[in-house]
Amino acid sequence: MLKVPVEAPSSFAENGFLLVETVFTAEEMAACKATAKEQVENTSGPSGVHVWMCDTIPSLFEAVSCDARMSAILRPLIGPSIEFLSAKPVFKSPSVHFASPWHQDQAYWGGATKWSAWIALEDATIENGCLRVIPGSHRRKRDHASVRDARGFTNRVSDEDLEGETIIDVEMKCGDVLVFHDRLLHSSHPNRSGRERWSFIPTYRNADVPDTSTVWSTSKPMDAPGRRSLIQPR
Ligand SMILES: O=C(O)CCC(=O)C(=O)O
Repeated sequence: MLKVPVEAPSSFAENGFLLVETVFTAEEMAACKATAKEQVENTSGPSGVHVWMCDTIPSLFEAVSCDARMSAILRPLIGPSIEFLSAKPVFKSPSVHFASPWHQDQAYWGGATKWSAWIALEDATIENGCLRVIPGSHRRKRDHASVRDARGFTNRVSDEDLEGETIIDVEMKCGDVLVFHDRLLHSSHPNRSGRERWSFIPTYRNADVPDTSTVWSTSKPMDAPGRRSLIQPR
């Protein structure tokens, strides 16, 4: 059974993120990466973000998003009634030599707080484009500029606006999970590895809190009965 440290809620409240190591097995992550590649590689550009809403997501990815291990991590942070909203595989092809820009997800979503989980489908390193975060930045909403170019992410906070802030590079092993608040400032390094980098990011909200966001018209209870389980439930 996955052990979530008792200090997880206070650490999350302080930092706006929580890293939990060794949540999924290498076999589970390899199966997800292979399926994600089949499903989305040819439908997105070199820096691929492909969003599945909860009612159209392939069953394997719903199983990962709503797995009992994810529930065990999220309940202490969100509460007992969690709604699964949507999820996205994110890949950086070997030709993605640009960083993903700094942003808060809430600039895209509005409404009540959401929680996302960055699940490493393979090791994520500074070389292949791991996530970067600014601890504590979830406490304040930042202004975002609207920009359209090949890097995607149309709402951005510029590097100059972040001078003096503490930035952490979040290197992760395959199967690790980083949960983060939708106001946490984050970006990711360019991929200089010559290989692909794959992650998978489900998003959730507290079902007991009204949400004015218009991004989602569907949601599913995280603990719905009869859902497909993962390849190797622990
Ligand atoms: O995985 C990445 O490289 C960045 C993803 C991200 O920032 C996002 O989806 O909000």
